[in-house]
Amino acid sequence: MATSEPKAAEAEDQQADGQVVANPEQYIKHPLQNRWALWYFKNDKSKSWTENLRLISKFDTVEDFWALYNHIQQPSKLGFGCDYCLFKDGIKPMWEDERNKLGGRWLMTLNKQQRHNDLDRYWMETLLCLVGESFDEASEEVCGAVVNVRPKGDKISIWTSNCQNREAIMTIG
Ligand code: MGP
Repeated sequence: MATSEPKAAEAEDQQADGQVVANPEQYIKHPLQNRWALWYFKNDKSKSWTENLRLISKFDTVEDFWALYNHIQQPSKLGFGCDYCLFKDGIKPMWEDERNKLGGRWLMTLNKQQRHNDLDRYWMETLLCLVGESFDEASEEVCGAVVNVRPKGDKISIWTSNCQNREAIMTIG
């Protein structure tokens, strides 16, 4: 029996001369506006704060973002004292960085129950706001985001680059 199902996007197209041309949609990754770096912090008391901070990986496409996101533990599975930081490439996730030191942060504090109910979803939504440049022009002001897993309650923050830039900061908030 014939069906009228639409055909899925073809991986290859056959031209009139018989040549087969690959469909770019099938192999070109979708670029993000910025390259991002994901960092991991593990609280080892024998080391300094800076030594405990590790770069995991960088990405600049939608596909590489999801590959990394799906490969790592969700924040709710991390041990106490651990952090993830997602920052624009070139900005270190520390107060001392030139792009952070005149800035500030929007901070969301979560209660203990929210670790199981909300933390992972809020963090994923924060990541999508960053890589998707969701704040229009104010996205320029964004340096990165941090999730802190703490016994007293977890935190998610968005770090911005200039605390004087009120309009952009309010848009981001
Ligand atoms: P924290 O990890 O941001 O918060 O800072 P936590 O653990 O919830 O503690 P609280 O102080 O907010 O209650 C903990 C400590 O890590 C700070 O007091 C600093 O000693 C160190 N630290 C954190 N940050 C983000 C930095 C940083 O950017 N630079 C340096 N040098 N130390 C930092």
